[in-house]
Amino acid sequence: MIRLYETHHIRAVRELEGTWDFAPVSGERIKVEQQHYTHQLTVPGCWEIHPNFATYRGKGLFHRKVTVAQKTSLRIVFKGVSHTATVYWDGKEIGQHYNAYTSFDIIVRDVEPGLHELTVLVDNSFGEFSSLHVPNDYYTYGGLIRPVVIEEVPDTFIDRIVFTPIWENETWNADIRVILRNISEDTKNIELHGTLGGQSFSLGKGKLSGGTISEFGTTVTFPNVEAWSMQHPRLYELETRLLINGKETPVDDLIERVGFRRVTTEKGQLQLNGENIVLKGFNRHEDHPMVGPSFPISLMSMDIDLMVDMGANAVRTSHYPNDERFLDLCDERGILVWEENHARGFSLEQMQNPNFIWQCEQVNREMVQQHYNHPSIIIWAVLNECASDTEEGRVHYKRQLEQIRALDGSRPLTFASHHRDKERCFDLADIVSFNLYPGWYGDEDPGELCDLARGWADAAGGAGKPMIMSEFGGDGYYGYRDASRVKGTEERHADIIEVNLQAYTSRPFLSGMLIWQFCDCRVTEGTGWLLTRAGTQNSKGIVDKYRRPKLAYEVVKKFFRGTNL
Ligand code: ADA
Repeated sequence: MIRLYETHHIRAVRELEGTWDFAPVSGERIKVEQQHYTHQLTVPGCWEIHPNFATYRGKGLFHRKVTVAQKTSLRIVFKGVSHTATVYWDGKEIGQHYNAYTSFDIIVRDVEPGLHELTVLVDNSFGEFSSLHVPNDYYTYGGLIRPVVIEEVPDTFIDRIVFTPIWENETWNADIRVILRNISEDTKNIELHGTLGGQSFSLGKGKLSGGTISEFGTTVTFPNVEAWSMQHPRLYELETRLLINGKETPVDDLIERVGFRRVTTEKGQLQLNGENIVLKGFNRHEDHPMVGPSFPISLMSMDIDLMVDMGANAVRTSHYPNDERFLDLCDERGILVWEENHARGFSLEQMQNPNFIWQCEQVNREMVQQHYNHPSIIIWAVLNECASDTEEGRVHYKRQLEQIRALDGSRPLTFASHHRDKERCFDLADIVSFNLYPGWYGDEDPGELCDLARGWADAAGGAGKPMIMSEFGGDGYYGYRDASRVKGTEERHADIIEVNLQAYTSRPFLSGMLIWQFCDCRVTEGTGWLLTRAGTQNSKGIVDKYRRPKLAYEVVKKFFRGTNL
């Protein structure tokens, strides 16, 4: 399934899901042609779910045949390849991409009808090249982990839409930008039309030179639309159509599902549509033992159902941009999303990797451009628990926050810090966020620690900014119940969650609390945490890896459902 709604009525699109040929490969010079494929693996999917590759880290070739019915240009969209892809069309290299959690596309012009070969060299190995995918407290799987889509595009087509709702004079308006791509050599006269909620409007006309990308658009007033909110997540389909050289029949279209809402941070609080809100929710890794990171829609929906059952209203996509279909579901269900770039726990030395700057820049740009129109996303974040306590680290935080702000001035920005009173970057963000683990890594009282944290933030440039407890929790091994309530038992886990939620739900200065974590997740083996990551997993989930509730489930429910935050 590509999305939760149809994105095109005119452009022909199809998902290349199913079984692909697969072979593990090694070495620098990989022979793509006449490769002997030894296995069949599913796409979307990861190789770890095959018994031969449960712990395989390295390279693999995926291959399938693609039938093209008529001469056309193709746009091949890879929604997520983990973590490095080199793509071949009929044996010839056509593109590369790094990072598992954002999509990329490749254009193949003037494809002849007939049978063609699509091959992808996938690499999930760690090494100097990869600054973001490193051995970590979650797992970097291998494979085409999200859908692959093939689109037949005309010479000039709609690349993407940038929809920004604006509340002005008690009326909803929207700034609508449409990015067009002309892949031919000729200049085209273009005309763009849009419809939303039964209203039709022009989105501009003009010339588009050959080989260029250009932006058209305008601001439109929508007097009759309803706002998107948590209680009534009203969505609208924004349909755009492209006409070329004065002809009446559109050559291309793109539909985005949008919502009208505004997010603000005023008087030390976070607001949705002008009303103070408190995020009650979870940090969630896209991870499940049966599918790795390649969730079918049913499992995504189940995760949301469980969170809603506990009374949550928010989720943090720790620590990377999520599958857009999960975001589609959040749009539909009125779940608020903190989406963050891909970076967890980097020391200054790791941030000095020569590839770190461009790899982050790329993820930030792709994340914001690709997920811009989701009303559920209300916060962008960068660099979880990195070296924001150093001057050199601060340079990276500043650069990345500025980059995101330039791409999207409509959402508040934050980063999750564990540096307590040593934090140096709170002045750069709109919201201050703390990862503290009272009751687990230390014995502090959560309420006292939270009050102290407010003071640290105020003293370090965060005064007057909303504050979120972005991570707290402890391990609880599913099924390990014991009257001693020692660390690791489900009882102790529930106790830790209880005292933390007790403290945070009674502190009106907080704008959010996000439990670490929703579900247990697999971690990289052998990173020196053998004892603290028993079973090679992070066991702080409120549900275990199979989504079986631990004792803490009812505690969360009591606080999230019971409080009128
Ligand atoms: C950090 C980190 C998480 C996880 C957590 C833990 O705060 O952001 O990814 O590793 O600690 O379980 O200790």
